[in-house]
Amino acid sequence: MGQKNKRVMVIVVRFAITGLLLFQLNGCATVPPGQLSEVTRASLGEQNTQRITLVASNYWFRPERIIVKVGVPVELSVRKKPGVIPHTFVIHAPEAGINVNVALSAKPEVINFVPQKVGSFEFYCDKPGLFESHREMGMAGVIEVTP
Ligand SMILES: [Cu+2]
Repeated sequence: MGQKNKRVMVIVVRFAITGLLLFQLNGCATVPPGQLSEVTRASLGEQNTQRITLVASNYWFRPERIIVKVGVPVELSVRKKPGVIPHTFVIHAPEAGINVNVALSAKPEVINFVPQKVGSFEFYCDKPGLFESHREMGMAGVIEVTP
């Protein structure tokens, strides 16, 4: 192999490695369905209240996973980004003392409850959507109640 060809080969290999690295980085940035991207532990406010702020939009909730302590009051503030598509916030976990179903707007909705059972409980938007429900499109997350 001539000196010139060798140099070309080196450049090609470098490009390939860079491309591979970029691809892998992108792969990490994109969250496959069913995996949670953002986790937030509730912060303890005055009067021993666990405070959490959630934002919804088309078609996600941030954070997607919230961690709270069992038996400690939770104050959840949920709003949606401005837009015409309606969204809701639902947690149906009566076994844990959590039963929420609110329509969301740009003005934060404040939801209070005391989680009564350790476990993972899903929250989601219950709007049906055109082909898939909002829940299926990614408007779902988990509230994790820890001991
Ligand atoms: Cu929705």
